[in-house]
Amino acid sequence: NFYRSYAEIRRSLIELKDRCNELHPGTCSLERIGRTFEGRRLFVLKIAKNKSPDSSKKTAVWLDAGIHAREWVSPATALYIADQLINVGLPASLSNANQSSLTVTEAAEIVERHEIMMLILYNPDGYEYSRLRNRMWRKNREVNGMRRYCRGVDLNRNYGYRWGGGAGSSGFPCADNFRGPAAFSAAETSAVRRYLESRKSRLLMFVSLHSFGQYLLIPYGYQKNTYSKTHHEKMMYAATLAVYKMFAINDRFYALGTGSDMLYEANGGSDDWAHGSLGVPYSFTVELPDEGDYGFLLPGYLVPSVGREAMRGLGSLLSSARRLE
Ligand code: 0X9
Ligand code: ZN
Repeated sequence: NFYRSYAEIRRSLIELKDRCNELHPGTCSLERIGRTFEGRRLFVLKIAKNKSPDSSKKTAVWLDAGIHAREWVSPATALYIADQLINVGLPASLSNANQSSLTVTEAAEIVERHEIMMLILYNPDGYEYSRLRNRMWRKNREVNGMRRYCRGVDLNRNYGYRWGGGAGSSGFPCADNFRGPAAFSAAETSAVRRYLESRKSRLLMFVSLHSFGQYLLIPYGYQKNTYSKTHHEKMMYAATLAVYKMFAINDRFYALGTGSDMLYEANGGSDDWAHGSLGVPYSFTVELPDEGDYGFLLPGYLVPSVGREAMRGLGSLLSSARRLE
């Protein structure tokens, strides 16, 4: 069973955290960063093997998954990555790993060089609603004022960079891309904002996992032909290399470019905010498989193969970012 419930994911996170600290005491923690509208806890799994490395260098990585309820492969992939980082990356030291398989090297190198913060299930209210009531639910489950029959805010339209400014988000509570009454109005996004703002000076990379379509997207998503002034070429370079490395795993190709150029203009997205407001140098949104055959209904048995290529992609993005900074 590759698609787990909120309760099962929470269990897995506790097990992973305990396993991690068995292997390397004090390396992992499970932080409660806030609660959802319906009161579920939001957990960030933190893996930090090398305490306070060179503080002049940014080494922290943020990864979130499951911001959109129906994109089930996203949290499943994030959990696969967390499992690999801990069960494969931690036991192998970097020198052992070098003689071993590619995936072992990848995982070992990531935990060796980076502090990793993972919000594996961003939108558990929506996720449970998608599992139990309406498979195609996208937003969170908050009640929108008077519009009691149209619940939910699209959390990826609720971020503060160019919030509500132009195309791709709606002011109508019944819309699937409803941006909410104000930037960071949602309990979930405001918890993440608080968490990231106090850690922004350490953040090298921001990654958000979605599905579907097989895209590796960079800022800016709010408007076409709009690019990072400082890191456009660097992000394009890192993404290009990562896409080829990922193709080598399962022959699946990810198209790359900005969210607006590749898909559509949409303001209030997390990737734009991470780069444009927080100043995280490398910011990516990943649209995991497939290209539309199954769409959101990707069969669970494909999760490990998606996990392997996502792991490879993350490793490649990080190694590029390290070299480019
Ligand atoms: O529309 C989205 O939020 C993302 N696609 S999805 O089909 N998973 O909903 C793409 C977001 C790209 N980034 C920005 N527009 N900022
Ligand atoms: Zn999405």
